Amino acid sequence: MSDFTKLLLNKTEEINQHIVDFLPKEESLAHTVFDAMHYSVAVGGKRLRPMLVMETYRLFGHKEEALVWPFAAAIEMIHTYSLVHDDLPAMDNDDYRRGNLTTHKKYGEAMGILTGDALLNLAYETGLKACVCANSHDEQSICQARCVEALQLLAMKAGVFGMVGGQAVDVESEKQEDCPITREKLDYIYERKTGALIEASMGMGAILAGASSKERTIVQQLAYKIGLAFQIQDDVLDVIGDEAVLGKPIGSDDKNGKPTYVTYEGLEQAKEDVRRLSMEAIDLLHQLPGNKEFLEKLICYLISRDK
Ligand code: GRG
Repeated sequence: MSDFTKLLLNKTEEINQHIVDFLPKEESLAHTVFDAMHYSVAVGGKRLRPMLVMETYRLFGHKEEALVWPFAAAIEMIHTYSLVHDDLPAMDNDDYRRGNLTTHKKYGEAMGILTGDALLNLAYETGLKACVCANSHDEQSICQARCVEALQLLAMKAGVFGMVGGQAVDVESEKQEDCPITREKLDYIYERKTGALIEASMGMGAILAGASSKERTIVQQLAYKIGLAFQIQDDVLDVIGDEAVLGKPIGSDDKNGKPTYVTYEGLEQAKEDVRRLSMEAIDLLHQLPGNKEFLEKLICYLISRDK
């Protein structure tokens, strides 16, 4: 195992611990939805988004990580809710996610919907608590302003101007068999459905670290490229991935007659574009301060990821 892989595993484990700490333990009558929330979050995942929150924050050299963890946990809760809802019968109707039964397959459809709703709300509850705690901090007003701004970005990128908007266009396009997704629409969907949460992750890290507006613009451009490369790689893996490694069936886009980046550009061009976008992201990363070694390796890992 390479040093990078060991570090990645350690960091993923650290993130897992923190996320679990923010999940409520409840033995009340509502215990099934609490169980389902734990199940949905605990069944694995690369934890890319919380990792991007933390690593972007760390770039700027700050040490007050206790302030940032709630936001790292919140973005994974939102990501998990989106997967739980995306797997529902009304959406993709998938039985397996990350190699395990999807939440609605294990707990029933109504509980699947409620689990997603609960995770989405808990994300904002978690972020808001951090904003309130920041009140008692020495530099309270600066700190609180950053927390509020980070939460605003999260809400915007997760909502109708971001992920939900992208998903809505995607769902609607699938139903219009006579009017397949155009390339322009595909870009719109990718920027929002996948890119928005990645931009929120890195953006929140930069905001909480007090990055300058010039640095934040670079972070935004860099996150945009990572988001696009990440989604194109997802399309590539849907063609050439290994089902056992991915933990879900491959070829689903083709089977559903759904055009993807690979449909428009072909497999080889898609792979090349993942590589080019990732290199451009690394160039932008080098315009930022701090130790960039881990983030650079993480971007390279994402190009060659097999799950
Ligand atoms: C239901 C509002 C709503 C939105 C759903 C996230 C999403 C939008 C749909 C899931 C399907 C999909 C292919 C989304 C694109 C983003 C993506 C590649 C998600 C998978 O993220 P990973 O690979 O998953 O980070 P893990 O399992 O590692 O957490």
